[in-house]
Amino acid sequence: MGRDNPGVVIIGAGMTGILLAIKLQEAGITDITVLEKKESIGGTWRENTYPGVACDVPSHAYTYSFAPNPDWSSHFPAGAEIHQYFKDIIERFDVAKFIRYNEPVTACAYDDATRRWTVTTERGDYEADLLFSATGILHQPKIPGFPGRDTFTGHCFHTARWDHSVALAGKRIGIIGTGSTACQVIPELVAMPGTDVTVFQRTPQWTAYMEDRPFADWEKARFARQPWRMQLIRWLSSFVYSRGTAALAGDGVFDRLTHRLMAWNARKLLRDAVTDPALREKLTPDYQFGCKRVVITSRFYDAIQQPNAHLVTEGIERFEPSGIRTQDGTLHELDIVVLATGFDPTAFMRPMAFRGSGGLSIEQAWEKKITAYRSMFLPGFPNFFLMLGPNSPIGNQSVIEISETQTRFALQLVDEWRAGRLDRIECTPAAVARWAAMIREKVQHTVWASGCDSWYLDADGDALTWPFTWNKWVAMMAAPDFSDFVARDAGD
Ligand code: N01
Repeated sequence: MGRDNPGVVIIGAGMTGILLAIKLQEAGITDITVLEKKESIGGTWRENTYPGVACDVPSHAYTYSFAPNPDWSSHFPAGAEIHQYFKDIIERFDVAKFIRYNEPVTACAYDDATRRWTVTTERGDYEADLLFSATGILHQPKIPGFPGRDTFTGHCFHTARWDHSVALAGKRIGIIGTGSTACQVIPELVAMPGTDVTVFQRTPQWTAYMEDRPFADWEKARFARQPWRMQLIRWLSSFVYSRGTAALAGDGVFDRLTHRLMAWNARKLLRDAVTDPALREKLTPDYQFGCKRVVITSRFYDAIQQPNAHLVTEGIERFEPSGIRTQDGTLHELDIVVLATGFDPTAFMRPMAFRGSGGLSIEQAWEKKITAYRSMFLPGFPNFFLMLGPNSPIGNQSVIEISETQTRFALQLVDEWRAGRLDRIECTPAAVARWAAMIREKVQHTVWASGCDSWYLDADGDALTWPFTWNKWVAMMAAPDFSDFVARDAGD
């Protein structure tokens, strides 16, 4: 208790929550509680168990920088293997003891008198001096309100809620969506015995090809002996993805050239992979490369050309008891419909009731715009850290790298607060307004605002993604500017 060893509550035991627990413990804080809503850790990697689920960032880059894993089976291992990595990590770094399972948080409220947070779960209340939300960006499934969906007599589920009790072999399967998730699922469904797969595509996607291959045992042994090899892959991956982000966000000559090259490469990939001109036409986006998140896949184009795969581009009119009727009047008879329709990228802490200083609700704070200073801080919510908040997704960059930069930034503020040099950790209204204006101005000059719908932008066309380069993010998150925080000394 007290500033030296404050009470910390972390909401969510996914990749970010685990990282925070490790780093806070290393900083000498022992009063840590991680509230996990489910029976297991792992966030994304627990929720997403669909066939083909994998990470599209190379495994040696999708690891904590301080915990490389020479045993990855391949460059793009399956979700279960990534889940296991995090299960091993909580034991190895001795943070399993902090986690309380099956405790979904229903409310958080800041008490101005005690200067503490009360975090309520279905089992009771927890008190905290410092509160971290580590609930992930893409967590709440987006389920479009298709007319007649309830009348469908087959099975229908979202990719993040995969129903493993439903047998797939021999079935007529419809899948809605052609994003990153769908492009992982579709090849698996098409390869299953006796399936007939209908893909409902609203918008074609640009893709980038990355071949996977298993690591041989001798390679794994070499990774263990020579960890610099893992670091090299990590560095190369980060470099390639950051160059990609710069090409979409930057306006230098080299950035524009890189963008052209990437776009040319994507067109060539499609041209070489898809032989039927009519199908190719349907798969060709009419927006710039990178406007939507580029789908990393080595299998989608091949899968969609199999005889048991059908691409439907007519819009969905409604569900009917036996299938989906499209706007051209065709009824597609189906046994199973998979919704690969993505996630609500703005749900953050919701649906919990979240109240800061003076009873300010998160709905009031975000009434006009969902934004957060440096993607983490909100005026009126002292000693609260929103991990992976608005503007934290950065192109195809490893989200672990992003969380690590945020964690380092947060810990600098926590150190200042523990030393008594900050009365509380809360940004000024001016800081968040300046931040939002900077984001709004910049995104207009990026590929993301070049004319497509994506989860990277909100309904007003403002960025939910980071509209600058990775290097700018790293620089921005290197050290806090204390003038953007209230109460540099005790008392405002
Ligand atoms: O979701 P998406 P996702 N009618 O939003 C379509 C990460 N990820 O789950 O483009 C018809 O990208 C929608 O169509 P349109 C990654 O960051 C990572 O695939 O909006 N269709 C689109 O095709 C990714 O960006 C990995 O016109 C509708 C699809 O559904 C993010 O998750 C793996 C519709 C949704 O695509 C989200 O990817 C998988 C409607 N009403 C995902 N509504 C890794 O490997 C939506 N769609 C790390």
